[in-house]
Amino acid sequence: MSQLDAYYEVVLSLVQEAGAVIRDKINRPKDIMTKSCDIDLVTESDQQVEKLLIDGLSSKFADHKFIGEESSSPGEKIELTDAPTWIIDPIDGTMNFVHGLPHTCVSIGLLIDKVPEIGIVYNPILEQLFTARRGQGAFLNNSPIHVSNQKELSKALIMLEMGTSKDPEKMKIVMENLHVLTPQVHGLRALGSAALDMCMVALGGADGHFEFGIHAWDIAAGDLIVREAGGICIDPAGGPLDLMSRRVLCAATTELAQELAKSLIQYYPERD
Ligand code: 2AM
Ligand code: CA
Ligand code: CA
Ligand code: CA
Repeated sequence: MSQLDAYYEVVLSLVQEAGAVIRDKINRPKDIMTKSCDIDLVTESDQQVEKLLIDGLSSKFADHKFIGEESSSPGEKIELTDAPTWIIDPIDGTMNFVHGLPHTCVSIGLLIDKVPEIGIVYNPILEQLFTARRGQGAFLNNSPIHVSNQKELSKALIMLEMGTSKDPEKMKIVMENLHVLTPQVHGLRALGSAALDMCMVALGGADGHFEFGIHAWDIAAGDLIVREAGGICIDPAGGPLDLMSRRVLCAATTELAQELAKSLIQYYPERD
């Protein structure tokens, strides 16, 4: 068994445990706390799941590093090094989790030398396990998945998110992009989880996704899953994707990615 096989086996079993916590708690009363504003929520379960994953991985792999949403302080400078680093969003779609909307997931990616090697996104409510390892394809519940072959924006279904910020400038950009894109596409969808949006593109159920303001933990797993499913992940202005830039665009094809990039009103959030 290779070292990466061992990492994969351990993380997969921890992700199942994390999923069981989310499944158990989603329909129970929760302690809900706020972070940057009154729609930026966190629950005990977000913290519990992140601890479960970090404790479980660090006990097996003492030299690995972690970047996790709930263990990062707001505004903290997040540094990605060449060390094996697990990038963790314990619950992506916290707002959905709080309301009991079954579209929420654990998202975890492993980067070594800054190269994504493992990506796992698990929705334990709908039992959807998306997995990818570099060079080995992408899977939903162990069956191979592939992006659509859509090249035209006018026929595309695009996933986007409203985000959880009440910053007026950010809200204005969201509204402007809705205004600009609605007449140009087949449809726009916002389901409340950036990681699952990317998996929907990987699955071929949607053709593209973009978001401004996301963090590395929202997209580290989804990036590998989309690319291993044959899709494209780039910066929303058209250059290479930078996981730390707080910007992402993914699409089924290069043609669609470029067309979507050209149509978007760009926004450059402050970097971490
Ligand atoms: P979360 O549930 O882990 O907080 C909801 O709009 C989606 O955007 C979720 O995936 C949510 O992740 C993510 N998100 C959270 N904060 C955000 C922000 N400031 N900007 C953009 N997306 C954000
Ligand atoms: Ca959050
Ligand atoms: Ca998230
Ligand atoms: Ca989260």
